[in-house]
Amino acid sequence: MNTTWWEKAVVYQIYPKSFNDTTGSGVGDIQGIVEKLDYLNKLGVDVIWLTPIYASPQKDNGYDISDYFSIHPEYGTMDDFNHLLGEAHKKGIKVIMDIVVNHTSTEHEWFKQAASSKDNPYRNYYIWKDGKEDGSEPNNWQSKFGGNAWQYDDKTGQYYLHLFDVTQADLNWENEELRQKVYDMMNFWFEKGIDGFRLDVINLISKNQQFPDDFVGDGRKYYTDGPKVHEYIHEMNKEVFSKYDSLTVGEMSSTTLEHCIQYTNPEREELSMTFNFHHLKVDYPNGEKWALGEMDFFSLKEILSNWQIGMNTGGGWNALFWCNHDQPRVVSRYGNDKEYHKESAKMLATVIHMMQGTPYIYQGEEFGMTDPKFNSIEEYRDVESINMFQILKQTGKTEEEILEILRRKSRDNSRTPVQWNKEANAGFTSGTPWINTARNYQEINAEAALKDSDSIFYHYQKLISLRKEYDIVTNGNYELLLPEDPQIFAYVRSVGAEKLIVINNFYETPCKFELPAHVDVDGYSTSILISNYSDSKADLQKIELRPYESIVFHLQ
Ligand code: TEU
Repeated sequence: MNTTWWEKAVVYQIYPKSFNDTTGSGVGDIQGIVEKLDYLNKLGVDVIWLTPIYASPQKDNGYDISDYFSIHPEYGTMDDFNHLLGEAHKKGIKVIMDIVVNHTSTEHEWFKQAASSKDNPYRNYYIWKDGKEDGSEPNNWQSKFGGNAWQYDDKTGQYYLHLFDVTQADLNWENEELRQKVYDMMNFWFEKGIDGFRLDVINLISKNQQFPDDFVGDGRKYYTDGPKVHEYIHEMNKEVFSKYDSLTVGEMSSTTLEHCIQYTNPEREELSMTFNFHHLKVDYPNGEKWALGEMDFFSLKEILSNWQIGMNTGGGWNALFWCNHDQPRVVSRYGNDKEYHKESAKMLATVIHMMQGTPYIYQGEEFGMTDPKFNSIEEYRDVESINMFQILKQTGKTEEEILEILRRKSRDNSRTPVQWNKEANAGFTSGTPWINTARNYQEINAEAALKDSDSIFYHYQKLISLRKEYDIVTNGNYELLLPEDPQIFAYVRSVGAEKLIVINNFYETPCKFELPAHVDVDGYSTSILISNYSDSKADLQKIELRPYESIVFHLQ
């Protein structure tokens, strides 16, 4: 099989604001990343992805870019960035940047120009519309952060579209000049030597040009995987990505398997791989994020399996992940962050890392960071959480009910400072951190994990090295076993006469695993590649799985 480098790579996501502060400002910085490169090398990751570090008013922590060509001063300078790039490359670590081109900050020069008059040459870089006859918004599309997605501009008497915060104005991709400016900017970063991009909400860039009202939803069907999205991404590939040996990962909001096959099948020349979020909505009751519900385990298995099989047959490529800066911590969410912290964190890691695709680890996940369980609204920083607090209040919920929702759903759950050690502020800063540190940092931290040979950290390290050592992890076929089992997530990867059998108990209750009769294991020699209990038995026929037990068998 002809493997490209990123098919065997593991990516580590850094949220610089919360990673490591070297100046005492309370905000992480680029030099803080340089300091931790040896740590990342020890873990064994191949690539780091930095969430946006460009100049930004930080209304959405950098996803509101005001200048694509400069570094946000709190993080350092362009020299610091060049230094990081050089140091990372010296240590064999590639660097991918996060690029946001669905929208810019309203502080971006393009927007300032565009908003200055209706006939400004930059007007058409954004999406401006007249109100309806009664002066109300052009349509009823909703912002992802709550409220209507249009903002009225007094000066020019029109509305502009913002699918996210009111300070994040959507760019007009119909405009060829804008598209060319974006490609030039992307080439600038590649010429500096970066190794790829994570493309923020890239499947939202093409809007239905009729801008119709949506009488049954929030408008997303008129811009998600929109009419010209594949055309634009293909053009981007021709103008930019095809010139470099790059990793490009598209963040796809509410997408479909069919579209993701198209985005990533190499013949179409679009992207290397995509993130989708369906497996992270199985605890949304009736699809509602801001409500509490239990995880639907059958859906979880079905979704992950459909994407494994579908992307493989369609010639696409998956990005594999549980955590990022927008999601609660997986060990608190689908695992057990109390009695079975270690066991469940390791089990969850195994489930994803033995699948086909490119795994992503989000900072702190590798030693089991948990949700911080904040007690008051004052502890929250995220614009979405603060908006939702107000919106949920208007629905009549009590403050305590809303706080419980935020404790489980807020994006700030993953944005607390990385817990490096048990010193003040978890060793993240000598100043006051921009967001509170989770209170459990004295027990859960990187230093403690490095000292404990049985830690979650070393489990991740081993999973990463198994991907390098066993090609079957990259290219094996996938089959889900026991789809009806209410607590076991088991699957087989196979290639020729070699198999991996991956067995996971997703719950605290012990249970029995029985190998389905059709899985042929006669005449194979069986060994255990990795497990989360030190004394798992290599007998596939009869397994009593302990709480959250996870075992990977290798058969050849
Ligand atoms: O997120 C896009 C996105 O749709 C979500 O994951 C978002 O966090 C969710 O809808 C809110 O409920 C990306 C970035 O990852 C996120 O941090 C940015 O805020 C957003 O785009 C806008 O740039």
